[in-house]
Amino acid sequence: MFGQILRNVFLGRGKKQTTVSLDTVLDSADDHLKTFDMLIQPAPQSKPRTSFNPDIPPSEMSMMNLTVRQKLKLATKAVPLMYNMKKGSQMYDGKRRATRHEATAEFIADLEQRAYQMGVESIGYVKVPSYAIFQDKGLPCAYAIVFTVEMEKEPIETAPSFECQFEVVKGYKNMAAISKKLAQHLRRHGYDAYPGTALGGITDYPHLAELAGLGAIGYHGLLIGPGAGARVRINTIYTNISNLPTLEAQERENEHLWVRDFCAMCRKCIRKCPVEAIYDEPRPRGDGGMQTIEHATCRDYFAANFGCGGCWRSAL
Ligand code: B12
Ligand code: SF4
Repeated sequence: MFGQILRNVFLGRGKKQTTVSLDTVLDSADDHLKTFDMLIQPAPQSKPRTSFNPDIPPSEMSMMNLTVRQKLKLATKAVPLMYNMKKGSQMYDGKRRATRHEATAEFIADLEQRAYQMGVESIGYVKVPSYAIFQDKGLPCAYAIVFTVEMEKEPIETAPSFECQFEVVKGYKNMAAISKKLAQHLRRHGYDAYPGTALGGITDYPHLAELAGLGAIGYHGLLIGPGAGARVRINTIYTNISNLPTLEAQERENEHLWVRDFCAMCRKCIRKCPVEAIYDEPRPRGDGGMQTIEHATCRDYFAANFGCGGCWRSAL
């Protein structure tokens, strides 16, 4: 049973595998969007969420070859992760009607304090541009609270490894619990709030985090922030609060964009990637965004090597 969950949830479908793929699991988590009469639609140029299905047989997937001890260890984080993701997705019921749509500065300060107490590393706000909504998805609310959680340096330094993968799953578990709790808090105060899915998601998280001013996207495509660098995971809460302190509302610029110039000189992540999946420099995608990695090359190595993460190590 647990092997099945692991396979479905963390692996994707290999060539000969007959079980449902991670893409299917994540798409079904987005099915709740169908319960809404109206959703904010993606832009015509929006990209689909990239597939997690690798092109390697299940026998080569690292998660299929875990020891019993590793499986049990992973279960301590994977089970609460699945529980919180399910609870979070049930909050998308299409029936909610907000009674408030503006928040005081005190309310936002209190929200942030709660978030930091739960383990959030950084938090910011953005009006979601329609091109950041993945193709075939839709948004129940126009605004996003974007937050990061840090992953511990020691296990990440061992990437790719089981220890690193465990830390990744722990990060996902923390994010799923935090986004659900903060969304419940917002709802108790009359606002609309929908926790972003920890695994997967309906919007491009690094892009939203950059727009929220939490950091800048590096040459490896990952958000690099002033605290833990790229060693963070990102999640969102979609809300109807229309006066959030976005960078735009504060008439501020993202002060981290110098990172891009630094990346152009550094290129350590490009050299560190074991399969040369990171492009020499980001390639314009034709929609204002940039593509930084060869998805399929990264994904196959990722599936065979505990979700890799080697590109984090360039910045440690
Ligand atoms: C599918 C997926 C994957 C797939 C495909 C990757 C991809 N980018 O498509 C695979 C399995 C390969 C993968 C691998 C990894 N992933 Co991943 N992945 C996702 C997921 C679920 C969707 C991404 C997606 O489909 N994007 C759409 C495609 C078309 O966009 P893209 O062009 O590739 O995306 C980039 C551009 O838009 C670019 N960009 C946009 N504007 C600009 C402008 C400039 C100037 C530049 C330079 C770039 C840039 O930044 C985007 C993000 O990389 C996101 C979660 C989410 N909802 O965002 C996590 C996510 C991006 N992954 C994450 C991580 C950490 C990883 C791994 C390290 C694995 C791991 N163990 O955690 C590797 C790193 C690989 C890499 N260097 O990108 C984190 C990133 C955290 C961070 N610090 O930014 C996310 C946000 C998950 C999370 N909730 O934290 N991932
Ligand atoms: S996760 Fe691994 S394979 Fe993918 S880009 Fe980073 S270093 Fe390369």
